[in-house]
Amino acid sequence: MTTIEPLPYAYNALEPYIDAETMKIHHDKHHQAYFDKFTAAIANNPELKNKNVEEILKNLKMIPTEIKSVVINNGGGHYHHHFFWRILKKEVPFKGEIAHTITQKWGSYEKFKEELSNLALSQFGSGWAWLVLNKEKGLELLKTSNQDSPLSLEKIPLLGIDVWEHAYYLKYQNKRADYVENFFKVINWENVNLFYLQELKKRG
Ligand code: MN3
Repeated sequence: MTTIEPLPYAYNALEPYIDAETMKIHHDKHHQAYFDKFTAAIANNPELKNKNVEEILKNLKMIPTEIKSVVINNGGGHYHHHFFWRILKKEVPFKGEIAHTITQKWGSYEKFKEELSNLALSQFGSGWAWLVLNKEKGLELLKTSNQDSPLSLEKIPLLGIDVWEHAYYLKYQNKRADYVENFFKVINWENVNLFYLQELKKRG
């Protein structure tokens, strides 16, 4: 079976904030498993096989009922992790158009960080906290359960904090707050800014 793209950096690139062992298991086992199950679920459906995962998550109506939940969970898991690896990099300064817009909307980086952290900490069980671009080209924060995707709510992810225990438990155990605090030290603001500008450009 096909394999997922390798991590775009070394497993230990985010140390000490996210440890190499967690990255290796998270990418090689968890992400790979989402991809394998997603691929298997759509294998006998020519219509879905010809779409990319983003198109499918943006239009859940196209998924037949009998494979709907497996495609949402594993297609979401695949798409979110492919995205997640690209928004991580150690100690990138908060700058660019995205920083400007965030500061305008939330008043300060600290206030933005506080609100996004609160969403990540208040997600009951597995899920994600997101910064997204909405239909009106505005920024907003939201959380989703499991691998439910902002794409299915007509929102484009720009930044996401994975708060599944597999993302932090080896190093942080039950201390989700410490993981979330350190997550802010590994946000690749260059790529978040790039994704923001690309999406704005796409919409003209
Ligand atoms: Mn994960």
